Amino acid sequence: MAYELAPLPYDYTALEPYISKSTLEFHHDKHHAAYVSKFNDAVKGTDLDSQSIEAAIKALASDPAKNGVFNNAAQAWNHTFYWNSMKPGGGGQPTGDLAKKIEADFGSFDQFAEAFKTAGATQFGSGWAWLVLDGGTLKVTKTLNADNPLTSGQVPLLTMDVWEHAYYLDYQNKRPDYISTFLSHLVNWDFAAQNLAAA
Ligand code: MN3
Repeated sequence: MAYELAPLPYDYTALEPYISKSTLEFHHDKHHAAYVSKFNDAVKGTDLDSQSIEAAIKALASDPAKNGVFNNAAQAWNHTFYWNSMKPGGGGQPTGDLAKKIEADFGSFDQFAEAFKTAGATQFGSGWAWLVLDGGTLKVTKTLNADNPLTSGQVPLLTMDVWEHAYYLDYQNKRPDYISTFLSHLVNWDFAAQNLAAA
């Protein structure tokens, strides 16, 4: 049973002017679609074909010989999580339980934001910045290339893609500008709050 490429949860123009239609077309329809298609080709006819993609990611992570398949599986999952981590009219600060938990675990929202910006800006090369729940505590982490927190027992609440393809058409080399914009205008705190409530 092939893993399906989920459609974007909003229109291709919905994140403008912060992320362009062109970026979303390339990023979703070319990059994300290619990861999904390569993952499906690699697991077709194997035991992994009938498992959830989360189970496949965890199984593949422990087998160095399957690193190529892991990369495509994790990137297929990471991108769907990333699309949901943004929304039109997003940005600003969370409310409710998530806001209280951020204050308790980071000291303040600003300290969280600083940690998240630093994680994204200092991820050398390609990767991801995350807000995760780790043993009951919120943490900011960063991962290289396709790696994701599912393989270390953490619960992902939110992610930001910092591969160049995520921002280059709109921000060129200015990754810090993309990161600030993500927090000011794009981040979907409702999604993070749902993930926290379900954890
Ligand atoms: Mn990407």
